[in-house]
Amino acid sequence: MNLKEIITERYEKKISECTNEELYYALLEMTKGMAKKRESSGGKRKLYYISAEFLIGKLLSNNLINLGIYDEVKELLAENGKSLAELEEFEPEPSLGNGGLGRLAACFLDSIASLGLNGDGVGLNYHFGLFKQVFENHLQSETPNPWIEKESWLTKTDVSYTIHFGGFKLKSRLYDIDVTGYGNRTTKLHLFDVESVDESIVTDGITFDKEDIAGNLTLFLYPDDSDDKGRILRVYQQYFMVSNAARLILDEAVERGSDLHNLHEYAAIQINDTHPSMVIPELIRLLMGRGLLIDEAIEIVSKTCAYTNHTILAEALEKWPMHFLNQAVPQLVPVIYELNNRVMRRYNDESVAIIDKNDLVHMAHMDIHYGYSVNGVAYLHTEILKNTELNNFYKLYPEKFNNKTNGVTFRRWLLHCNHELADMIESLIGPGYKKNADELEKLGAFVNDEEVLKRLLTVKQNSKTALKEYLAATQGIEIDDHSIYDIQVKRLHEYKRQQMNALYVIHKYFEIKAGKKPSRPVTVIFGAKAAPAYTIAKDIIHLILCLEELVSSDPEVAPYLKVVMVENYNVTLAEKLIPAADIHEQISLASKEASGTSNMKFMLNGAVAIGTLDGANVEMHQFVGDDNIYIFGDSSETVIKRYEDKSYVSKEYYEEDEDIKRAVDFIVGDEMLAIGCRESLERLYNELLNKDWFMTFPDFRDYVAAKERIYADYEERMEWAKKMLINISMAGFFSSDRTIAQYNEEIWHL
Ligand code: 26V
Repeated sequence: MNLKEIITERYEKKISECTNEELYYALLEMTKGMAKKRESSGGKRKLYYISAEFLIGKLLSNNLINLGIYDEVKELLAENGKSLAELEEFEPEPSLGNGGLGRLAACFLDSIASLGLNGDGVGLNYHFGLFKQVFENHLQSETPNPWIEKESWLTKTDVSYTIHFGGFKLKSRLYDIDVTGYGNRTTKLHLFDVESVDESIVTDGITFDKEDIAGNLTLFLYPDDSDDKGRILRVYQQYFMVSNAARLILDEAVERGSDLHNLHEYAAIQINDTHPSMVIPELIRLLMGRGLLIDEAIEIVSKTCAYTNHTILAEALEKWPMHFLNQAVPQLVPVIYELNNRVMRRYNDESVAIIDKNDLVHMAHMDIHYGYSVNGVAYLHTEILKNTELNNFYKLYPEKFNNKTNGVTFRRWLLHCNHELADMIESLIGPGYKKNADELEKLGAFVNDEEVLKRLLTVKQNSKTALKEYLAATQGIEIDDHSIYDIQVKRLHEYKRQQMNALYVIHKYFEIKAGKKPSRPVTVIFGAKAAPAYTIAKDIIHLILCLEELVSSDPEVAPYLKVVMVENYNVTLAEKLIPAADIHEQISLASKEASGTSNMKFMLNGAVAIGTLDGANVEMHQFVGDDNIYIFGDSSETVIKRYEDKSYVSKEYYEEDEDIKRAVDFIVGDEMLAIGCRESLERLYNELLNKDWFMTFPDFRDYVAAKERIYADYEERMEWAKKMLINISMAGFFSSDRTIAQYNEEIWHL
């Protein structure tokens, strides 16, 4: 049915008489119907991308674009006095991910469908996505973030399994979301839910009864894991996800003709970080249940599973106490012991054991021994895995290690979020770049075309004005759209060093007070959620929110500098912020950011990076050259060495550098204490002074110098526009279509 027919049937009205909400639901129905009609791709071997997170974001516009009817629908609505943008406001965002890892999985689904590959995503149907962030008294608090309404993108299926845990069992139910590819086929995101889930057990904020597994299993994305009850719930969630996935995979393989002795010819499983790692012992167990002997079951599973590592931070590498597994999933324990025994018999090396001396189960170790591929997510990250973090494994299995530099889908991160720029690009080089991102390089022909450069500046200015209006309307934030927008948006983590950006703001505040006024005002924009139990991360948010107030109420400084922290940074806000950025901050401590993906989105939208040689920044730098990215700071080698020889003492930098001392002392100075909370500010001050684990001080001088350079260069408007154009023209490599094509050619072989 077309939109008019649906609306007549649902509401017995004309389009012009409907409310925006009614129109949203009608479009939802129409889009779901159209997606269903497009056949899924076939083929013998099928990919299952298992992930605890799929940060898909709102789907309406994206689906309309991928189905090729965006302009048509927009016009039809406009003819009837309606705005597509306004009715999109009714769509709740499914925030089913924490950050980069989950958003990457969503981009990958888009590319899998767009390339017409035979592959689905498998995950969990969390009823509440990542918490909603609320600021009160300059502090973050968290509230639940529901997204499932009476009508949603979910379609209930007949698929259901009984999943056994230690002492009880639960019935699952599969819900599907259609994933539309750009001008191509549809694939599916399979989200498993438990029928007994009970939303009423949520009490204060995001608190709930952590022991009521039947009621809470799929209630929240990654519940707080600061205590053992939260941590064991994560094990229940993970097992529920992979046991369902494994059953689905076996059923589908059999249906397509597999006798299970050849499962690997019918299925490829990508394990997205270690959250789905239990799929390995679970599949072995299920295959044995269907008559295979253990040797063969292990061999087949090892030819089916591949593992992606997304971080080198030790605290983020999952190690489950054996007693958790004994309690939650006792049936897996003998399999894991057997897998470990085989490893120990073969290598007799404690450092590569699956079960360590303390009875901790190292999930990544299991993946590496019993998977056929191990990949990092950017060149530098993979090199660090091979040479440092996973070196003992690399020596055992050099052939398993490979790199797949991340990418992002250009449909969402350009066509959808920045129509004006997409149209401008199309008018210059034609529409081919939408399917073949490398064609963006053709823009290189225009670097000296003054008219094109001016147009590019106008497009950017329009996005900046749009952001100004959006923030005023939705968050009551006033910004000057003729200031430089300098944006850092990502999860709050010390290694990403939002605190260094904040120290720069303090530095600039002093400079302005001392009469060194910038030639153009600067708006420093932050967006970040901190994990609810991550105290220092919350202290950093507190610092930034206090600075926001302090700077804006100082008449000497306010005309030149503004600090903004947007509330509840999510995919929807990213889609407004990224097109509007002049400068983006990619300032993690070198070696710590596996890849980063916002860097790619900003680049594609013509923003210029200030960054360290970390993650995918390294490759971006190679593509655009020294003139078009502002690199600063110590190299990953220096950083890794400094950790190894434990030579870093933050206090020495503090005492030797007047500017660092002045900025750090300011955190606990009278002005700040008059606004903020003493305990929080003092904790952060002490952390920096006595520890500074992520080494902000050694990079600070260089960072300040790079900031001054980038702000000065911004004034050369035509030269700046060239930098913008070169960044866009070189962004093609960072399309997730390229990444997925490589996964397929080198790992999946679909
Ligand atoms: C998780 C945790 C949880 C415990 C506390 C510390 C901590 C630190 C980091 C993480 C990250 C988990 C995995 C993750 O999200 N990695 C991100 O994956 C992106 C996609 O590959 C990549 O672009 C980011 O650089 C990487 O941080």
